[in-house]
Amino acid sequence: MLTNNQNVLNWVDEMVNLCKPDKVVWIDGSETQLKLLKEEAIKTKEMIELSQEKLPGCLLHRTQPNDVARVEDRTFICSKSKDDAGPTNNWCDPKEMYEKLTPLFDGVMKGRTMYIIPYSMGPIGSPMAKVGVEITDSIYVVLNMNIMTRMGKSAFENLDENSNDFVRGLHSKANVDPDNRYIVQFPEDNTIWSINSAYGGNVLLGKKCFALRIASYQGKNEGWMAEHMLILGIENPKGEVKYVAAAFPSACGKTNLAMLIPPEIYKDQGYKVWTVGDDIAWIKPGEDGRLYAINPENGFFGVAPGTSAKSNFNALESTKKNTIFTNVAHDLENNTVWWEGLNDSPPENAMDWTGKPWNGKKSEVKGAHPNSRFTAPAKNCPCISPEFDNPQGVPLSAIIFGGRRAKTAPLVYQAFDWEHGVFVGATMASETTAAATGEVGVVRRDPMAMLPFCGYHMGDYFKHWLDMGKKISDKAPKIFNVNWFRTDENGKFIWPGFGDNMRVLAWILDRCDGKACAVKTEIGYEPRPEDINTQGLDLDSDIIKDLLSVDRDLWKKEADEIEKFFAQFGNRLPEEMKSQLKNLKDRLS
Ligand code: GTP
Ligand code: SPV
Ligand code: MN
Repeated sequence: MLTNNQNVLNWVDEMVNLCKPDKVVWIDGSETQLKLLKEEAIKTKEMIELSQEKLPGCLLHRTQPNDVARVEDRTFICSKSKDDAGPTNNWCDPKEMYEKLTPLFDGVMKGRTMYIIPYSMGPIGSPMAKVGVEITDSIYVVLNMNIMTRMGKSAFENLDENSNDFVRGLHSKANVDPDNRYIVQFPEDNTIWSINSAYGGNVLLGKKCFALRIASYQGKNEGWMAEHMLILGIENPKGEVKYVAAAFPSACGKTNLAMLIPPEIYKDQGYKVWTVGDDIAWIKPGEDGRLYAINPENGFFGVAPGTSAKSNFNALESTKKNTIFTNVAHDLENNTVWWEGLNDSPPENAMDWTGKPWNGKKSEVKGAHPNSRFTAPAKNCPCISPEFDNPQGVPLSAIIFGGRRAKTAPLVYQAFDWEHGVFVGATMASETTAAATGEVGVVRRDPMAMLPFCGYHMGDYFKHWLDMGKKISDKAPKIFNVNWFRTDENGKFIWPGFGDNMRVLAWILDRCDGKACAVKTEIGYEPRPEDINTQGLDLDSDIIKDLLSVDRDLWKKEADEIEKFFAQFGNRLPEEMKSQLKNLKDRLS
């Protein structure tokens, strides 16, 4: 036992009685313990040890083919009142849900070991950090939580002896039965129950379940925000660093933007980019009235396909040691890993992500699953921010929203003010990706990239954003929208993206400084084509003009779609959002 906190001990007792494991192991986070667990996972073939010469400390894991992504249709917010979960979440009465899941958990760990993982979301000792305890029967989960969180005995330093302020996470892979898979949040009980999955966001309970779904609910009650946002610092040639946070839906470029390498023309001048976080931000007003953000995580659970030395050097570097790869191809010759987009020489003697023999030169099927991932320690990242562990967080100058839109959304625009910015975030839409099961490539509304992650009524969530803006008033970060994914008539991306997104960030920061020019359009302030630095890019100014164009007819349709989307929130939709929609329509007509 690693704590005297009676609330923790009582809950663990209860869960032991429910799950009936053969053995109970408290995870203290020590090297010795982790080493033994790794060895055991390798012995049982749960994990494959990769070449310790080429990839020291790295492991490969394959999940069941039916268990490769978040399952939004099996994810529930169980608040007492259905209305508090709102129309965008699956809901079930908590009592009913506990009654349904209790028999599934009853005796589920017979013949297995139960691991009890204390962890901190946020730097230990940070006033913004919070404690969780995850109970699981999966070593894969323990080893991933070790990378993704501050895990072990020290996490309890943040929990007073009598405190009840910790999130209770219960997970069992059970027999990975998709028909009995449930990812359930009980926000009013600080509790998460997850069963019958062994994949990422479904089972690393500190991540989406706690740090977004439960934390968004806590934030609403406690006056802060939990957001699906990367955090990055941009250092100018004078050595001043400005921080921005950006919300893009899953697999829409957060990790990439967070680790961006500036193009030569910026590097030569002395610009640098520092990564604070790539997926989640906890944001709170500081004493000076500005918004401060911490990254509650300690590692990256990044999309592997498309990650290369060219597209994201820093992410790739982060995966060179002490990393867990999930559902990528296994290069048998080198005992290393491979995925689509890593390079142009797929291995011939390999196994695909399902464990079948695979010849990358000949095979028609993909070697890695499109949602295959790496779990890499943040400390491995060559551009990790010196402020990564700062318990106070970093002050935000700008907040950016974005998504995948083949048409409609221009490359970048700035909201008129905070309230309009909340409207821009609330009406975000994006084409769906492989990060969740379901159809890929259909446009769906995804407010603030939080549709799958908001732990309460989305209308109240908009209200919370508006309230936060009132608290910080003139110190509020400026709000922007970006779209790297506009396509031409052949379906090809027009904007080069990746490192060149720095050119857009530069305009954004200049706007925050009151330096850059902009024109007022129907949807917000936009740069003129000449305000985006295209030096060294092979793009003529017509293309930039096109990327920035606002198609009125498309936007009129967009406004109608927004109206339909808003209708479901009924009287919980803040008046401000209605008037913002009316203003947009007026500007377009
Ligand atoms: P989650 O971890 O699921 O939340 O994803 P994410 O938002 O961190 O997305 P990530 O950065 O992993 O990028 C997902 C996919 O988008 C990858 O295939 C990238 O190669 C691609 N991508 C990222 N940035 C850009 C860009 O600027 N332009 C284009 N065309 N593709 C991009
Ligand atoms: C996402 O889907 O937004 C992810 C991956 O970051 S997961 O942890 O599976 O949610
Ligand atoms: Mn994510």
